[in-house]
Amino acid sequence: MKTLKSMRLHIGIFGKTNVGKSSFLNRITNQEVSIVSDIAGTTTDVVEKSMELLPVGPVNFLDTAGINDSTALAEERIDKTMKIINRTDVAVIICDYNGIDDYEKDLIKKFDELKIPYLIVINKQDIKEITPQKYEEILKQVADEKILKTSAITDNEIVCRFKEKLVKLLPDEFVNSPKVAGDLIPPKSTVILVIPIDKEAPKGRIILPQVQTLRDLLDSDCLSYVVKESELEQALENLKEPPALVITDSQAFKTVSEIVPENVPLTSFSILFARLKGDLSAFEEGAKAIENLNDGDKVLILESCTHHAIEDDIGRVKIPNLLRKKTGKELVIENFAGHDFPEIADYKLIIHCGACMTNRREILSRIIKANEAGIPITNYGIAISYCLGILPRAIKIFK
Ligand SMILES: Nc1nc2c(ncn2[C@@H]2O[C@H](COP(=O)(O)OP(=O)(O)OP(=O)(O)O)[C@@H](O)[C@H]2O)c(=O)[nH]1
Ligand code: SF4
Ligand SMILES: [Mg+2]
Repeated sequence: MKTLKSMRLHIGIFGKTNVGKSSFLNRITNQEVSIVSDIAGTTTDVVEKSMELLPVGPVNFLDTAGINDSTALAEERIDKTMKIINRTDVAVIICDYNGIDDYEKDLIKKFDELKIPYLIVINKQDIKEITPQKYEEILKQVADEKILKTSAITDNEIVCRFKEKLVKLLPDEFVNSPKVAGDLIPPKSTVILVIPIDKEAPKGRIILPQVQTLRDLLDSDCLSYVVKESELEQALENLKEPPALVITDSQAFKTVSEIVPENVPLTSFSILFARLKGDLSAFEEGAKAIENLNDGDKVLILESCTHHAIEDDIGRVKIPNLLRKKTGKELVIENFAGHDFPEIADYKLIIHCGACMTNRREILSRIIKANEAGIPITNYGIAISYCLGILPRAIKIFK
């Protein structure tokens, strides 16, 4: 709730009176935010509701007053909603089994002009299904993937189905936050980066997530101090004041956490990237399922790309070993790689890769699909931290 309203994604809900705009909002937020009634024109002023729509992020819904007067001129009709349109990042146009007419078409035209992404929700499908002819009429305006047929009253999967469609429409700058760590601390802060140079470190270079973090801190006017864990104590002594943040490779977390005073925020590169390429809260929640794994339970290691498995491969060797050690159970651990989404019903847990070769949008879609199927999902960085017992301290700075 600390996110400023201006930083939230504004989702405007539009449509004629009585089509179920307020009912839709209430179902998505799972609250009686807006008054619902069968009297047309129930919502007279815009109703706003801020919430955390996981894993999408902080959003602000705008439930608008429906317009009934189909005789009014197009400009007049649009004028009434224009104030809300101007605040809308993503629009939801709701209609019912009667489909769309000039009113919705004018809205679509306006959204296209203003480059506002939108979704058409065909509501009240429990009362009457929209006819193929009327559906065709909508298809002339928008692609199939932007249409959601539902019932705000009886569709139990409405929230997941809406989020799945929404993630595909979200503006890029909202989905792919450009910040790795620079938003966690004020500009000019001192940050220590701990990069172990062991036999796993690539010869003569520093791996991409570490380089990206360093670049991000430079962009944020921070002062970065890069050391191995063996020089960390001396680095802390050299500083006049404690650093604002210490970021370490998760393999060295235990050693580093013993050196860094408890009052200095500490996290790992993999946690920063779990946030950048996924959703920390969803992954943290998913990791809790590790505790409940039993003999014979199936765990899916889901990777976004097919890469050559190396000897000590993280998804095939390291994480399976950590999981077995942590749980002490005989787990059945399977791997799946690629952009397709596999059948997941049999699994008790999904552990997603760090997603360095894909974007956050794909990972958010996968989180939603897993949620829909009721399967916990976490990722490499969070699962490793959880197994090593370092998760609570590593995510404290994000709380
Ligand atoms: N059966 C059924 N009834 C619905 C559905 N959605 C909404 N309703 C009913 O339709 C009526 C109007 O719903 P509202 O949510 O108030 O509609 P609105 O679009 O917000 O209406 P205004 O605020 O007047 O513009 C209410 O009686 C709802 O219970 C649905 O999917 N199925
Ligand atoms: S972490 Fe990167 S390289 Fe590894 S499977 Fe995922 S996308 Fe591919
Ligand atoms: Mg209403």
